[in-house]
Amino acid sequence: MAGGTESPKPDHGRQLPQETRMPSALITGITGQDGLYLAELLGQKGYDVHGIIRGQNNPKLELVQRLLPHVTLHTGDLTDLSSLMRAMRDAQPDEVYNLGAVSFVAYSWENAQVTSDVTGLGVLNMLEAVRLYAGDDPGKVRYYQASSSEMFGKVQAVPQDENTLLWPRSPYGVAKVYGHYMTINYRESYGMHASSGILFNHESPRRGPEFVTRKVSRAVARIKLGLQESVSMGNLDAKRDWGFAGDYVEAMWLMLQQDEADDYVVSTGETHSIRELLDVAFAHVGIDDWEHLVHQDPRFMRPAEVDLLIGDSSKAREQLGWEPKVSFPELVAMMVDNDLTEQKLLVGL
Ligand code: NDP
Ligand code: GDR
Repeated sequence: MAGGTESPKPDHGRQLPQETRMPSALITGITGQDGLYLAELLGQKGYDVHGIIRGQNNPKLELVQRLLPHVTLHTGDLTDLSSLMRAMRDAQPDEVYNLGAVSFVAYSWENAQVTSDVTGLGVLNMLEAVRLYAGDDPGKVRYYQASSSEMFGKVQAVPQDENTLLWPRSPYGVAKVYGHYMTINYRESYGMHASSGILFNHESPRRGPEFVTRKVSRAVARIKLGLQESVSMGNLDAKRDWGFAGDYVEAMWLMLQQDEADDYVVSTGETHSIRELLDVAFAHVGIDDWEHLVHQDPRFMRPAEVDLLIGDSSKAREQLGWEPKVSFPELVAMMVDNDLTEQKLLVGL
């Protein structure tokens, strides 16, 4: 469903060849939280947007087709180089955003090899597909790698910036470090315009229900509506720097509009514990005394925890002109309100 050539000139931050065609972008992980927001953003900017979707009958296909009717989908998998090369050939993108990953940290201990294959080696496959497609013109395609604050793991500095030593604490974190350095290596070895965004946690009503913010917003909504009595949680003392996903995809795009590829931390610079998250979420529905509604359950504790994340995103703010717009209480309220509506609809209230 690529658009025609008569569309208005897109809001595009860099010079492309003087052709009439719109700039085009290929997104892996298009069915995920960030993929959906990024595809919407690029669509608004006038891009011809392409996405890679995996599986012969992906359960998210319907959602993607409904939310993103402007996107052309290609079948592929990060573990299958030939499928990525085929998608590159068919989409002919100016920009590639590699967002696909096994992204749930807790799951990565139980499935370390799959995580390494997809989240780690999948990056190598995507970089190779881009390199082979670009041929002797390495600047032909700009590449974004979804790196993560999980790479800081056992943190060696507070706050964390682009120069903080990496000490990953999970198979997921280790795989992300591999992808991060491979991206830098392709930039240095082949002159590719390959950038990494070291993004801190970012959330939204589209966040998967297994992640802590959505688990809390959904549980709070259900408890408020009388559909659930309590919720079982893991470590309430871990601290995270949480932002809004809609703000963070803007930073991804900005990175690819720079003359030089580089790596950038993207964060709010504020940190909150899971306990504070519970405080704000329950308070939003008028429940101040929540301790008896939350049980700590060893099943949700991790073999190794990342205790404290707080990012210093000065570089992104200064060089990209990026800043987060949605505050922590606004984000929590947005998620709880969405879950209240969703749960009411589900049970016919
Ligand atoms: P999600 O878990 O919501 O989405 C992950 C996406 O990856 C899904 O579209 C999934 O597709 C796809 N995927 C999984 N396995 C494969 C595979 N083998 N081949 C191709 N695609 C695959 O993640 P987010 O949107 O939250 O995150 C996007 C990226 O950013 C990820 O790489 C994540 O690790 C990274 N990141 C996220 C942060 C956050 O706070 N959200 C922070 C820092 C980094 P399917 O529907 O088929 O499962
Ligand atoms: P994270 O996100 O591991 O930071 O990775 P998650 O929301 O899963 O955990 C955040 C913190 O909350 C603690 N926690 C719980 N977590 C979950 N999921 N469920 C619980 O019941 C629970 N109780 C406490 C965790 O121990 C942890 O400290 C996310 C993912 O999006 C990654 O892909 C991304 O790279 C990083 O953010 C930045």
